[in-house]
Order: sequence, then structure tokens, then C-alpha cells
Amino acid sequence: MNPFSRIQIETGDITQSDCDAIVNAANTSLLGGGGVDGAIHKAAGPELLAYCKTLGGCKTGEAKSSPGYNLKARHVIHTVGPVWKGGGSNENFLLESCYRNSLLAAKELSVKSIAFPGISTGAYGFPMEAAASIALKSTLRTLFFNEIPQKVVFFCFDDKAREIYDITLDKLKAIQRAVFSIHGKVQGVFFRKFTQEKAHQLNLSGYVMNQKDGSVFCEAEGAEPDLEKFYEWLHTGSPGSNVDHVTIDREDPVFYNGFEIRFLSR
Ligand code: AR6
Repeated sequence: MNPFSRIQIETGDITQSDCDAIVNAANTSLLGGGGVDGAIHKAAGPELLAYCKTLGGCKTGEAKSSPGYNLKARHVIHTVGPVWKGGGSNENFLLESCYRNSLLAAKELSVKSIAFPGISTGAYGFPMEAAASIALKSTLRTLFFNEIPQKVVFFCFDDKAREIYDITLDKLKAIQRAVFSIHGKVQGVFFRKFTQEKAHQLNLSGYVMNQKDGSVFCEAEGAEPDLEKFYEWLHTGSPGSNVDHVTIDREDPVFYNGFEIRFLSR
């Protein structure tokens, strides 16, 4: 199933969620705190803290699970987000790991539905726009590979956060994958180099490679208008090349390579 159709965004208090599991934005001690952590412990009751004491803490980016006790959710998955230090301390990777590891923990528990708060976006200071983008991309990519959990709900605590999640998800939905076959005198090194540079400029990811029949194959992923510009540009070619014609196919984006890989020549 398309990973987008398995994602929901809601506004409200995550402790009220009726998902099978809720995720807690904890700290490395797992012994409670303020924000969503405090609210979850309060709603779950003191047994949660007693259980968490047996877990031996949790490293940043990792996840550990516990029962939900008095919560509607049967499980709480505790994850520890990174403290925002300006972006140069591996924060993006660590936040992405929180979502991936929480979803994999949910899969281990055979959880059908899971609710996430905006990990690191409160006391830990991660900018909301960047955090929402990482949360959604990391989740889409993990769902692409895993049938379980079936449903993921992102709980926004206020209208501002909700607006950011809605806009970010709409932008991601607009991402498409296109496959181009470029025919003509196009197999020179320059053609691949210029094509890669142009794709970078247009914020596209993907790759370019020579085909045995003398054509060049190019797969690119990005926003629809950027793919259109790229398509137009491909007809002009690069110095020394001579493009005869270009064919294009479109498909759903592929989340296993999208957003991450850089343009490679093969
Ligand atoms: N439901 C949904 N979202 C909530 C709720 C709630 N009940 N309460 C707060 N939020 P934070 P962090 C939102 O600070 O940044 C704790 O003390 C909130 O608006 O809870 O990862 C831990 O023990 C924000 O967008 O988590 C750690 O020491 C988001 O949840 C530290 O805070 C996360 O805010 C973790 O900081």
C-alpha cells in the first residue's frame, strides 16, 4: 500500500490517542521529565516509572518499549531525540533514527497503529519545520519497506505545528519519480557531468547511466515543476553532445532511494 495512505495528522493530546502504541519523547534516563514525557507518565500511572527503571536508560536515537498501563495505548515506545545544537552535531541523523527505530520496535510488537509526538521539538529545541520533514520522510521510507505498523498518526500539540505538518506532507506528496531515456550522441563524460549538475541545481535526486544501445538512462525524483524544467533542459544537451529525442515515464516516488542518494554516474 502507498505509504502516504498510511499516514494521518491530528491535533491534540497524544495521551488520548487510541492507537495501539504511543511514542514518548523521553530523555536518556527514561525516568520521566516534563512536556509529553510528563503527560504520558501522569496518564499511564506510577507503574510506568517502575517499569522504566528496569530498562537501563536509552541512547539518543534509539527506542525501548514498555506497557501502556492506564493509557488506552497498550504500549509506550520511548525514544530519545537529539538536543538541537545548531545542526552540526548529527542532529538530523539522530532524529531520523528515532522515527525509524520506534517504527521497528512497533513492528516487533506487531502493533497495527502508532502515534508520534514531535520528538525534540519542545525542550530539546529542534526547529519544527526541519523536524516535521525528517519525521515524515523517515516514516515514509520505513513504511515503504514494512507492512507493519499499518497506520502512523502524527500528533501536533497546537495549530502552528499542525499547519507545518500539513504543508510538509503536501510538499512530499508532490514529489514524483521520472525515468528519462535520452537518445542521440549523448554518451560522453560531459553529458553525464552536466546532467548531474543540472539535477543538483534543480534539487532532484537520482542517477544517470549509459545504456548499451547508445542512449543515456536517467532516473530522477523531485517536485513536479523541477522535473518539467529538467525534461526541457535535457533536450538542449551539453557541449559536444547532440540530443535526438528524450522519452519520459512517470511513476510513484520510490522511498528507498529518494531523498538520500546523490547523483551518481555508473
Ligand atoms: N501531546 C502531544 N504533544 C505534546 C504533548 C502532548 N500531551 N505535550 C507536549 N507536546 P517535549 P523534547 C509537544 O519538550 O523536545 C522532557 O522533559 C510539544 O509541544 O515534550 O523531545 C523529556 O524528559 C513539542 O512539540 O520533548 C526530555 O528531557 C513536542 O511535544 C525532554 O523533555 C516535544 O516536546 C525531551 O524534549
